[in-house]
Amino acid sequence: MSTPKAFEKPIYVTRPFLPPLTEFKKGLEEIWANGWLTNNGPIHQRYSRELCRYFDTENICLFNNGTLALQIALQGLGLSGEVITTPFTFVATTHALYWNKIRPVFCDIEPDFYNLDPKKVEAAITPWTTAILAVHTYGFPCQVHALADIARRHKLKLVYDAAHAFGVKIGSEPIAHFGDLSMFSFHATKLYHSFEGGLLTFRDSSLKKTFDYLKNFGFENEEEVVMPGTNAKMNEVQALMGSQMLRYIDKLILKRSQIAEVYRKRLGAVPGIRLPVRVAGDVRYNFGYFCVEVDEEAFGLSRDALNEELKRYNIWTRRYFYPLVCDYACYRSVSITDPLTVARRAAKRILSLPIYDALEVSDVEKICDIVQLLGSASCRKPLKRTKDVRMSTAGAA
Ligand code: T4K
Repeated sequence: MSTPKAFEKPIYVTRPFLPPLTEFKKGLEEIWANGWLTNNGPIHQRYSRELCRYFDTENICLFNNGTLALQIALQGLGLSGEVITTPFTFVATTHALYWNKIRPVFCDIEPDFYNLDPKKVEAAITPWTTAILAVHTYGFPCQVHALADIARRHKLKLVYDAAHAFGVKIGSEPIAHFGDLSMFSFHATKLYHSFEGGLLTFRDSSLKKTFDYLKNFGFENEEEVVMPGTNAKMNEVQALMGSQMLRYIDKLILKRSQIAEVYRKRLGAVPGIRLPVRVAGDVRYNFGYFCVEVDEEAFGLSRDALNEELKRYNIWTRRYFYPLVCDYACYRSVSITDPLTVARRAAKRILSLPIYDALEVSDVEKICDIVQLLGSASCRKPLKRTKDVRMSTAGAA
């Protein structure tokens, strides 16, 4: 195989889909005509109804981002003490606990889908445990029935960080129907976005009022503030984007599924590259991420070395999720009893490859060629890094 040239333009781990500008401008004209920009405006109200239909529930609440949505969710549920959670996630999952003065109990994950291992969860329960905060990592559904059973037997709340899981279903059930509550992130880097945004879906309809108070300063009316809320409202431009994105979500998932198949076909036989495990037949997956594990010995390069080498080709893969949250300076003092063997191994090996609707199949083929080539020791050269043009430096990867 001849050495492929570097991509002229950077290939990022993701690029947001944007609806046609003419369509969005039309929506903006509506906002201009309304003169209503935020605070439960008409587009926000319409979008809420659309999401209720999408998720087949009346119990939803929109937010300006997923992190505040989760933080408010835990507050509204009245959680305290200890919550069992995963260290293999974006740091916002744990931050939401921190801001509620809840102690995270980091528990190991299972090796196929990187989600909380129910057996380990049960072993981590103490008299102080009030909830399980699980993440549907990369949109792979957790073992929802096993977790529900544990939560029921131990009288714990079951909360899902479903930041990655928009559009996922188990059978005919939207993923939002499992557990007491789910949080979806609509950040620009997600398959489905509203520039930034977040959504809570929940079982107990009486929570709606509390969440509405908490995201709007606690206002009951002009004269009454019933609780010390914050400002976490979604504005009209965000709601407009979210609403328009709903028209495209199925097409976006289909396009990504095709990209995933190309990766599978082309990388399946590369020694040392472990493809994501296929989800069960009854799961409708969203292909939000395509993460492979790199086995250094068999591949010839470590995951970190591959991540660096790819930059020479202008390919900006990411290490979602490395380091583990418990290894960040601000959480190192949290005591951990579980050795987190599976999570540590995953954090060391996982690499998120580019996947987004605008990625051409020929580009995916080329990425695969480059990965394959890098795996053969002969092509390694001293590293000359190009400039990382990430827009944000926050986070794990
Ligand atoms: N729970 C979980 C499990 C999560 O994964 C997240 C967020 C949350 C909770 C919190 O939800 P939010 O509060 O964010 O709604 C990104 C995102 O910022 C973050 O939302 C996401 N998880 C996390 C997994 O990834 P970074 O630091 O990797 O983002 P950034 O800015 O480096 O972007 C990655 C790549 O995406 C860039 O190299 C290029 C591309 N990009 C990015 C942006 C922002 C674009 O092409 N356009 C853009 O506008 O954290």
